[in-house]
Amino acid sequence: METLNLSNQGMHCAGCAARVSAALKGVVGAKVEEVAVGSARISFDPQKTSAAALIGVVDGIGFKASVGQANG
Ligand SMILES: [Cu+2]
Repeated sequence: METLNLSNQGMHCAGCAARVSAALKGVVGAKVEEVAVGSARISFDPQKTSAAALIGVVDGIGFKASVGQANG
């Protein structure tokens, strides 16, 4: 498993975090470790999915994800 830290622009509240979490949980091979307002940490099996795919899922529900820590 690999770990991906995402910084997610456009998240403002727990409802946003819940939407991001739900979307990422739908990705085969991904395990959501933590979702907070503005960031997410996901473990994933690189045989089944990729960082680019996970970023695409977050972007697909209306946020803007990029690799890195929220405060980094
Ligand atoms: Cu919100």
